[in-house]
Amino acid sequence: MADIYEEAAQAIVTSDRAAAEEVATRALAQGIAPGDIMANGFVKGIQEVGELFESGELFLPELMMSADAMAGATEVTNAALEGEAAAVKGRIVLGTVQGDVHDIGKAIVIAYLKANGYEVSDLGRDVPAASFIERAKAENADVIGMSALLTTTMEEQRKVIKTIKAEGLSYKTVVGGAPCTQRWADQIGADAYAEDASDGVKKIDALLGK
Ligand code: B1M
Repeated sequence: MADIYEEAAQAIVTSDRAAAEEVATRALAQGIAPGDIMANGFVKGIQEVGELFESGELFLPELMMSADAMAGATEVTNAALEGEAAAVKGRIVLGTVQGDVHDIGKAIVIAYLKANGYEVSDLGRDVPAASFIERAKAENADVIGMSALLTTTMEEQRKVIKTIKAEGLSYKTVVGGAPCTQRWADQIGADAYAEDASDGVKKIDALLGK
């Protein structure tokens, strides 16, 4: 098992999309759960890429190619999660906040939520605060989820929450993304912080009493 996890991580570190898709397909065929190959393999790889980028050992073009390999792996594992859902537990609108284009984690969270019985509207990335609210109203959503991967874009989450409170709206809010913490969620008045996709499902279940 450890070998296939290592292969998955290496496919991301070496920016090899074809290898990433092949390892993901093979892992699923071996009966490894989509979340396990993702968390123990591919995510480890993209984290290593992030560290290499930060330390200047790897540059933006390679980071982008690794992100593409990660997107390939995510498509394969997310497809395996489809169709697992039973009755609809609630409606969620979820997007990556304005100024931020990181959307790999968001795609995983959405796949988990759908697999666990939620209807999810994917707002995409670089989403202005007003669009979260507009879509939540249009979809009659229960929860607004906001992903932010940059310390500079986290403030956008606060903006959405402020608007919800100012307008007296009752949407529950969940924040996530690498720089977010429970402390940050408390500071901006979010109803929950989710560390990863399965925690997202748990927190939303708890908020909606499911
Ligand atoms: Co960028 N980037 N990036 N990047 N990138 C980070 C975030 C960084 C930490 C890398 C580093 O320096 N170590 C750094 C941010 C530093 C900071 O803010 N302090 C950084 C930077 C600097 C940048 C640029 C500014 C680089 C540049 O242009 N010079 C630029 C910014 C562009 C922009 O957004 N305006 C940039 C660009 C990119 C790419 C486009 C090349 C690419 C993104 C491609 C894409 O997403 N389509 C990219 C990538 C891949 C990364 C790293 C390496 C990996 C992110 C990722 O996909 N992680 C990242 C380093 C890192 O995070 N370690 C980095 C895997 C993913 C599964 O995890 O997204 O955390 P994550 O999602 C998790 C949880 O957080 C949680 O569940 C998910 C699944 O388990 N979660 C939620 C996330 N959202 C949630 C929402 C919820 C619930 C849970 O709501 C309900």
